Amino acid sequence: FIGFGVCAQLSIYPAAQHVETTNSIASFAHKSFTLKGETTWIDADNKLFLKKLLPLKNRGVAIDVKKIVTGEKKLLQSGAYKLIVSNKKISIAAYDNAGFFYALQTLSQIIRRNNNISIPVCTIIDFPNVQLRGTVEGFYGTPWSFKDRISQLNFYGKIKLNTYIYGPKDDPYHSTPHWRDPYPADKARQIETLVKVANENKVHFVWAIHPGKDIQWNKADSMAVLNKFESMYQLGVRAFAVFFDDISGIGTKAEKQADLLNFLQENFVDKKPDVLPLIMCPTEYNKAWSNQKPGTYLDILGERLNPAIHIMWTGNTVVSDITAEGLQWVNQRIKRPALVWWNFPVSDYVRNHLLMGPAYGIDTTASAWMSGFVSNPMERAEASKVAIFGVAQYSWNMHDYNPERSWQQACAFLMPNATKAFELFCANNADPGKNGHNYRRAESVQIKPAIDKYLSDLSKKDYHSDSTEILKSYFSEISKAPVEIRSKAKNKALIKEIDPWLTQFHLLGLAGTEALQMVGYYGKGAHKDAWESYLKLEKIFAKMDSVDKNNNQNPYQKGVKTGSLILMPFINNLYALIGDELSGEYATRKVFDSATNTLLTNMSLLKEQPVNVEENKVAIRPKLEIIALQPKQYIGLAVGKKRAIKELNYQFSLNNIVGKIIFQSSIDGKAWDVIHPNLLKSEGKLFISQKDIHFVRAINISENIVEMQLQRFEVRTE
Ligand code: LOG
Repeated sequence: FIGFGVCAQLSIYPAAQHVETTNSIASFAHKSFTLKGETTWIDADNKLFLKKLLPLKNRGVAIDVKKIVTGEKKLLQSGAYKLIVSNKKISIAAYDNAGFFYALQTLSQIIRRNNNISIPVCTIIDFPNVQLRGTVEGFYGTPWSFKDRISQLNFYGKIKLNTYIYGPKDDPYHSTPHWRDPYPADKARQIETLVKVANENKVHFVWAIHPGKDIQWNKADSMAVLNKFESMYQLGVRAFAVFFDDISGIGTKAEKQADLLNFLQENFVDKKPDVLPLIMCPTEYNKAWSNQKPGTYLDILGERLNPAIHIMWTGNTVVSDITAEGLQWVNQRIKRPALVWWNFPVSDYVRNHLLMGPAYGIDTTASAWMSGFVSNPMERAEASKVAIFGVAQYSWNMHDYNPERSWQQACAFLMPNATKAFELFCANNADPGKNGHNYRRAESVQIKPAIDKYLSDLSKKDYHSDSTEILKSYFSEISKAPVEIRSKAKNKALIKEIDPWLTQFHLLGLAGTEALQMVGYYGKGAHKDAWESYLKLEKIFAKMDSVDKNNNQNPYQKGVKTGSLILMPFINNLYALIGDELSGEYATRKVFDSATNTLLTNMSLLKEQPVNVEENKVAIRPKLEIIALQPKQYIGLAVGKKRAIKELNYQFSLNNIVGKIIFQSSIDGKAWDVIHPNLLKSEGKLFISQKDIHFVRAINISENIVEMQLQRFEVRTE
């Protein structure tokens, strides 16, 4: 048994609030069990679940059932339960069927089956700290598959999550163009099944609509939303959300949004006996993007929106830590506790990375300030479970939450037969790399001190650091981990998702091993051997390059990065160092001038946006959300002196750029000339005939704010 939960020998996850155990185990040899007490309120799914756990007969060991109706306030909420196991009987009291289901989940985690059924004698009193707990499938990119979602819902039941908000940006029936239309029959049937599986797992299936890109604030469109909800209700959906994130234009008006939600409250929710409170995602969904002036957007929502409706919030920025102070700030504006939309482990802005590290940066004193906590995950559903496991622990039992411990438990839960190898993989696939949200994660934490020691020794020309052996064995473990994971994992869907990263991780292990070898040779004066290692290392790099070029070729952030925060830079560092040392003797190293290719902008929100550099191309990374250019604000690129710009390829999602945006080029970044496009369209290619152009930009020449999306801005160079 692996120690989960408050009481180590009881393996309860999420950790239960109160656990009392003795050393004795109730052994129910060859016995049957029978239901006693108030059982009429227990639903059919729960009865079935119980039958699967214990052999139920007309007589036998009593399972005494009760409904909690009075007593402590924390037990008078959905999900609360008491489970008492003695030598003579099992007692289960629960506030509702969700609570009863969680009691059974806990029971299933502590039952030991050998020849007979034995259960530790214990008293468990348990309840959640946050009422809505789960995920929001709210990312850009390929939506989860039907299978992915079924697997998620079953997982949520096991870890006591109760909320799944369906809102994938790239489902055309969730957003523009088809939010007004009912789902085609096959998709409708799938949603029906998902709702069923969600119900079985006591998960609220919340269906979200994203109408703001083209909504007209009139009766017809209010009815269009209502009718779409009605069609989803027919499929079994009993919880709804309206999202207004990442839009521009008239759709963003707070009054209109509030009026629509209030209309749905009165004409839909209030008319149905069984629909849960509405949820809305505002347009100003984080502090950095919100108008801070009193009386503006968030205050209008706070005043006008029916108090029964939840308002979502991502924190101080789009991708952000969650703090009690941050929530207090927004709560007093929206006049209710925010429902947290945590943008972790979502990777739609860093698609070449996996975010598999601990779920940290979430305040364990914040439970009073939120009505719910949902995580926006990665497009890779199975891989997201590492972080989601953490979110489940955090939102159920916040004070007990420990990110690292929870992460280890997640690795053990998801990869029971290759836990250590999987931990090693996750520990080194955690940081998203440089990104426009400026959001970073710790990576390679455990090995970092040994790396630092090695590099510090190396800087003193000590080529035989006493860290060498630790690092050698670490890289050797890395090279072996993927085989271990692939051969022992039961979850094949997970392996399929992370497969290219596993391949890359194996190569990283080989590269690290070779790099250390190379330094060792050099230190001994064996320059010829060091040079051979150097060439071998280059061959491994070439393989890694090919994995990078042949997998995950999405148009946003292509490729497969692993160990990118600590391990790859370390290996590159050794490679460069020995390359320089040996350059006179053997050959010269190629230098890539990536530092001279930079983003040009006077917009503070864009300053961190990375630039991708290839041999003949430099590009600003596309941005998913709407950006607002003030008059005279610009975005552009500067390339190094060794390159000259020959072509600019752009795509802004903006109806018409005439009178708003012009393009300019420059030799020195000081004097700018207008580039005349053939046609003024929101996307196109501009050829640059002038020589020695090292700078181009798009600038707002109007007197108004221009809202647009930066889908493409790249230059071809010579
Ligand atoms: C989107 C979301 C996306 C996330 C991370 C919200 C409320 N909306 O910037 O769909 O997955 O950020 O890229 C968002 O977070 N926009």
